[in-house]
Amino acid sequence: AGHESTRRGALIVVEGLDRAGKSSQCEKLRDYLSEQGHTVKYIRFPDRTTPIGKLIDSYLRGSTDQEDHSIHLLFSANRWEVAKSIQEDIANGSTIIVDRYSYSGAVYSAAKANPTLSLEWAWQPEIGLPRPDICLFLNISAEEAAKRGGFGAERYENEAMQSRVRDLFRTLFERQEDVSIIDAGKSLEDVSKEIQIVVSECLGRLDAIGPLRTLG
Ligand code: ADP
Ligand code: 2DT
Ligand code: MG
Repeated sequence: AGHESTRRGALIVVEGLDRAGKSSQCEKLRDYLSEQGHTVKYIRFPDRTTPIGKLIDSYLRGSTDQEDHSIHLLFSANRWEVAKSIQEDIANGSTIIVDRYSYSGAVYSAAKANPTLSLEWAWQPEIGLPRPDICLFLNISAEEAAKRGGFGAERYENEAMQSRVRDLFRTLFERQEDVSIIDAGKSLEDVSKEIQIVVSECLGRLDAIGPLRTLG
């Protein structure tokens, strides 16, 4: 007794446009999985608390400007700085729910239409990061999102940017495996139920998936 190896946790990513309901659903999923007896952590990107995160925060608030490629690499670095701790937590049995990840990273930067910042270029620094076991894309129309409140004051919170981001998410997710597209226009409860089903199915497949993989 006492020699069984710990069952690893899952890496669950929640993605989507502004006001798709990511943060609300991450919290609901955390509570649901905790009640089921899982050890759960909820993290978000950008993590604005680290030194790199503070630069990102200042950029998003519009207090500082940054060159497009440069800020892109800082967003990626903000994931790399916790990559090892994610791997360790998962190996030790924690399930991690992540509010935005590499997909937002690639898509928001590529949406700037900078001629030397393609979606392909933007994806490269993500290669080798922990790969989600499942990515839930909360899909919402511009009209439904607008009903949930106006745009905030941060960079990227405008109609032109959001519509390019929506198109690029679609392009990116056509090429990705392990993505589940969720209709996020339904009620909080209905969206939450659908997420619970997809996540439970993913947890059931963890043994078959094997160790945590890396993004390619
Ligand atoms: P995100 O993190 O994707 O920007 P939030 O979870 O912060 O989205 O939700 C944005 C706003 O929309 C909040 O006011 C939230 O209460 C509301 N909201 C979230 N999900 C729903 C839903 N399914 N139906 C109606 N309103 C929602
Ligand atoms: P929120 O903190 O409200 O989620 O907004 N973004 C995010 C990027 O441009 N690159 C990234 O790698 C990530 C994770 C999306 C954060 C804003 O930052 C954008 C919206
Ligand atoms: Mg949020």
